[in-house]
Amino acid sequence: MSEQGFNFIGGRWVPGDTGRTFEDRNPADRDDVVGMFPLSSAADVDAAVSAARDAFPAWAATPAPERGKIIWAAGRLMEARKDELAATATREMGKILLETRGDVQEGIDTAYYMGGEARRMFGVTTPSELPSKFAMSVRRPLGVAAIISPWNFPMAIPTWKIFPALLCGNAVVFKPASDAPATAYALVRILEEAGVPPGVVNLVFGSGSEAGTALVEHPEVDVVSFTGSTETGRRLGESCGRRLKRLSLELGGKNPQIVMADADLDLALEGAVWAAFGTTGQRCTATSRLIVHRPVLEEFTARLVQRAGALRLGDGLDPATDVGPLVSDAARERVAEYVRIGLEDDGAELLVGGSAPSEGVFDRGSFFEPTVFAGVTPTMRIAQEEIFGPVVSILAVDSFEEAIAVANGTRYGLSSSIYTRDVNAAFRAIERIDAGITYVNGPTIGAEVHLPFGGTRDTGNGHRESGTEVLNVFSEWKSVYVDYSERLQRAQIDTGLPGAAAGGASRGDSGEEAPQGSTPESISGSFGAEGGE
Ligand code: UN1
Repeated sequence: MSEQGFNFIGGRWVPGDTGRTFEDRNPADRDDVVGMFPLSSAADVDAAVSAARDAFPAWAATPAPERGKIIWAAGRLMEARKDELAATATREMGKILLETRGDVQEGIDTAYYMGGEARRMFGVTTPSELPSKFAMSVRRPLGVAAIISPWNFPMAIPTWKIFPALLCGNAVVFKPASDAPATAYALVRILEEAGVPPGVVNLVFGSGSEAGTALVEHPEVDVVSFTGSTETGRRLGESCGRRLKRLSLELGGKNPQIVMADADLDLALEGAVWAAFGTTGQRCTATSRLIVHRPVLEEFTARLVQRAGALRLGDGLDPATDVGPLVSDAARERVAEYVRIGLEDDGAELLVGGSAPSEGVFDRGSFFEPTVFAGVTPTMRIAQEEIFGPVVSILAVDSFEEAIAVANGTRYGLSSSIYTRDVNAAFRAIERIDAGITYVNGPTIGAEVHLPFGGTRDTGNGHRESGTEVLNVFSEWKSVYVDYSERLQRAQIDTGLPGAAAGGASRGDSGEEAPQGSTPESISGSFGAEGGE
């Protein structure tokens, strides 16, 4: 069965302006067309942004707990349809059902977390420096939020972005990756059913170069949240920078797992196999560098090669499969190219995998074998660049110090991990690894939705998703001062008297007594008093 998808604009499902469409195909079987979706133009994007702009004031005025109820309702619908959603996601992007179920679960967790956050969204109340004056801060929505999501977590990542954007009172225009439109379609149908008012969430399908660019550059878009490659992120940064538009970027990774000689090797091995080959290596948190202390190098390498070679490659819908296909033939070609680059590097040794199997059922999909390189040194391209596939490099080190230096020796800083039984080494690693996430005795993947998610250096631009930190992407602060003294009080007036509190000017004409600690004689009646803000 293949589905005809539509854009969702102003609460109506509509075809694209030009009638052009694109196909969504199953990467495990390219003869299987999952659906057809509009290849949206700048005019479609403009209609979606106007619908969002029109819907924004009423949504922003809706109490946050009411907005939260709708997000919560969406979570319940996702929970009821978990199997169906997971099957759709596997069929269109390839990862195994166990993982797409996890992906949907991450969306459900985000819905309940953000639904609950609706009754918090705390600002601060804090003492004023002046008497009879109240000080607090409150969050305000930004307006129209553009959400541009990747295909590797087709449910979790859109929900990480859309739910907090909605919770904060923004209207949304969502442009999902063209390799995973069907899951996005299902998510927006759920939001509609959960009661999101017309225009508050709009969906436009299409390419990054056309629909994505039109959205990012649209003058009525106030904030852009993007997950994808560092190269695209940099371009978005330039474009948004010119317009002083807020932008949150989650970009590449080259995540290290350090294995020290005192590690529980069984555990370190389990973690490495899961984080390097789970999602066919297509997570920004995937382990792509195993930094192994030389005393355990030989044993660890041999066991990893054995485990990688035993993984069953196949259709993600088949419960017997461990590793599904890559998302597309283009992705497979890119991975194969990195294997060629690795083979040319002097000293790097391909121990297992390295090919795209093409016999039998493999002929119909974008499969690639789990691949391990050993003898890799830190400056090699396969140790520096994000491959986004089932390829892991083993780098040998002689000390903890060297392990940390190697771990920090790329331009990325998303996830990281250390396996050791030495508590001091673990804490030193937490302190010294330059990354947004560090796991101790756990793999580099599997971040939880209530902690900040994001990375340092070229992994992003300093923002975080998830946790309450994501609210800072989708809202801005207003500081509020309520002065109930019934007189003009000037902050930051320097009285010149040691120990004297900041000035509280009387009204100057009444001769009324100034509050204790103020120095009326120096400022009373003098509207142009020295100092001021
Ligand atoms: C991603 O690959 O972009 O931490 C997100 C993890 C998942 C999210 C990955 N919870 O591996």
